[in-house]
Amino acid sequence: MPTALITGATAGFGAAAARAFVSAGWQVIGTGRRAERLDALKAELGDAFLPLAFDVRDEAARNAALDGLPAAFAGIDLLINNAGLALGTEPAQQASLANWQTMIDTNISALVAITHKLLPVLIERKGAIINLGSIAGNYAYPGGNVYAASKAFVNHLSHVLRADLNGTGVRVTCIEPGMAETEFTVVRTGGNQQASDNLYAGVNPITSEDLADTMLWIATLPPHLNINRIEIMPVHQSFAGFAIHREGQG
Ligand code: NDP
Ligand code: 8X3
Repeated sequence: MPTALITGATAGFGAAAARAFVSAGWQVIGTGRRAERLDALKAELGDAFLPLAFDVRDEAARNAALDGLPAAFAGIDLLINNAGLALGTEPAQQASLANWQTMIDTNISALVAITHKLLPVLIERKGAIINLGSIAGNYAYPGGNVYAASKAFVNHLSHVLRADLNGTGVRVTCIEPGMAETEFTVVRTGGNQQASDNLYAGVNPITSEDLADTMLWIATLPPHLNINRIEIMPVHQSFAGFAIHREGQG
């Protein structure tokens, strides 16, 4: 039975992916800080699901959890680097440095550390990595600042990993979604459910299940195929132009 480790399985894409992969016959190790949510998934999914509660930014907890995997789950075939967050929508000049640091620590440093730790087993098993980048890493928008830059890092890390892993059989994909209704905007706005509801109203956004289906499709392609990157948006989300500031007009 193939085994996937999914970071951030307590909500959104990660929780949906845990359900989709277990339904498809995989074993899943699901991580996140909210242990009670992982326990609920365990109750729902049974022995095929291993809950592993830790903060991805906590080096000691992270290493203890990953070093202590039971033998039945230690042969990881797929790493889904999904845990991540945005904090704030303010312009850079008004943003909180602490928020920036949290996003860098979570979206970049922790992802890099987990990837580095699991590369040996992924190479041994000719496995795969799916990273959650974002359209925010490809297109600039006001208020994106460090969140968007952290996702640009993830998008490009995926390609340079491909370059280094060529010949190992390890596949690497970056999924770069647009607007998806999860807990993402509630977290980004400091717990403002109304702001989240307003953002997605009438948009028919991507769902967590849409993303989970995409992950499963990528993971189950024939082993000679690699999806390098896939950018997915709701039909109702598209592009605007460049903003232009004219001198003398405020
Ligand atoms: P959610 O907020 O619904 O889920 C985020 C997950 O990340 C949770 O399981 C959360 O677990 C986990 N997480 C966050 N911080 C930590 C931490 N310090 N330690 C451990 N786990 C952590 O968001 P999404 O499902 O939408 O987001 C998943 C990924 O997709 C993110 O990387 C996000 O940037 C990306 N993405 C999202 C888009 C969207 O519009 N929703 C679009 C493009 C990309 P817990 O809080 O329990 O620790
Ligand atoms: C999340 C997508 O457009 O809200 O990564 O930044 S967006």
